[in-house]
Amino acid sequence: MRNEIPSRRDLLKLAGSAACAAACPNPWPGFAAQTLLRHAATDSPDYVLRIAASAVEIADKRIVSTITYNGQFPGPLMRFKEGRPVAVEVHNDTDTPEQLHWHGQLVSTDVDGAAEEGTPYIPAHGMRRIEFTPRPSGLRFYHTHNRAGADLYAGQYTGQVGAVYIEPQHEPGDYDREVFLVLKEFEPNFSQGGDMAQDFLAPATRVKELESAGESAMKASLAKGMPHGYEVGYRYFTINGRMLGHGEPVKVKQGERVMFHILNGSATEIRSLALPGHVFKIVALDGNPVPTPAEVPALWLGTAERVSAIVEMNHPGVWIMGDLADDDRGHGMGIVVEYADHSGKPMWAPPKPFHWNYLRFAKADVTASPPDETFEMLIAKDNAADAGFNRWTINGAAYPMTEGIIPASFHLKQGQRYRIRMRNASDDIHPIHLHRHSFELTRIAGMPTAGVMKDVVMLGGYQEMELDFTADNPGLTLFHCHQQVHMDFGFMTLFDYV
Ligand SMILES: [Cu+2]
Repeated sequence: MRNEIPSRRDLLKLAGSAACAAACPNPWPGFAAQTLLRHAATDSPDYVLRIAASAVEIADKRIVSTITYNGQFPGPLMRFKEGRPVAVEVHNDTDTPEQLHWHGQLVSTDVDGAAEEGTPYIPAHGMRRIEFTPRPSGLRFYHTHNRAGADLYAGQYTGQVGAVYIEPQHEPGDYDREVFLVLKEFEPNFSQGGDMAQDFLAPATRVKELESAGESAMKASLAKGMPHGYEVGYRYFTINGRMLGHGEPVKVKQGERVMFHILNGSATEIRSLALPGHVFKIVALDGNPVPTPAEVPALWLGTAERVSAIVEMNHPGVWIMGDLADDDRGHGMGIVVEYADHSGKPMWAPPKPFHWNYLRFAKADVTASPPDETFEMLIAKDNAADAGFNRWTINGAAYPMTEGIIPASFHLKQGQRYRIRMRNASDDIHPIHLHRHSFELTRIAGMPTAGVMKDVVMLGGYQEMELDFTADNPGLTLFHCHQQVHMDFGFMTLFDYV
């Protein structure tokens, strides 16, 4: 029965067994059971992925045409065990060479899936077998790392997104079931409206100097008769590939503790999520356990961010778990949560006004240890400068769009600890991502902090932030904004080890 969500215990029993391929339970409400191809022999791949154009039915009789993994959206959930080597075969049935990025994992440049680091492409109509040791544990994901540029049928505008769960050596397991949710929009289009101001981040302190630099650059550009640079909007919004009301509900029982593993698989959007009458106890950000788990009434996730949160099911009814933006929720960004023995029309109610603050999950009263070296990065927007697209620069340089590897801008010595001090001279929020390393948040909008480990973080408009990381994974290392239309137009840089 597809409607029966298995308990976590059942899942663990079945996971990895030979029966799993045929009878593995479906922890993903809203779409058909996964095709898991697992084999015991070491020379057989643990998973096989096939990149191909396919149709995805996001609502009854509403079908979008995109590129997926294994003909489904999201791609199959891959479960790995921390430290146990795996092999994955990736077949590319498209005409375009592809990159598959293992987001949030501490892998080598040969595996990571970024052409800028030298990872070989998965050839068009070819195959690449990838072997690596999954780490660290927690919620990771995989997605294409191709540049899309002006092509809205490429890169992460497509359906090439799937979740990875790396089981830790010791799982605390203080919940009854787990549910994976992938948030994703379909049918993108370009618009040239102004930027939508978003003020959900705390602390809200803006830096005057950055603000006047950004505002005067924008004013000068508009005075020259330039339009606003292109932004991307979407027609359809989905969770686990189904629009609100068109997927299978998350079925729960009163008193259960449900672990939600939530992934923002969007190419460009920041997402929010609330469940009326319930709170989320956040236990991990980007898969990494937080020093101070805390309860929040709503979640905010920048592009590529993940949240793992436990919800106690103590408010029976039929509810909409959905985006706070009425328009986006109205166009599908939500999923129904249905208690046993309850039926009727799903209800929505907005949470009280709430600001998202990474600081609340930090270690109390601890300051981060000083770095060996600090890198300064000034981020700026050159409005509509590149054929109508905004060009993004780090310290005045836009990452070139040439093929092949370019010289790195920042140099690392193995074992040293580095601090990246980012100053954002634009009013956009940027989900900043570092490849192949985890970083620690050490200062947000002037407030010192420690202990929160992430691989993507939202840098607020006209704000400053500091991230520390240890150079412990040699090789070229890409750093970029995860917003596709920002990274594709300059917002990237490379670190190398010397
Ligand atoms: Cu950005």
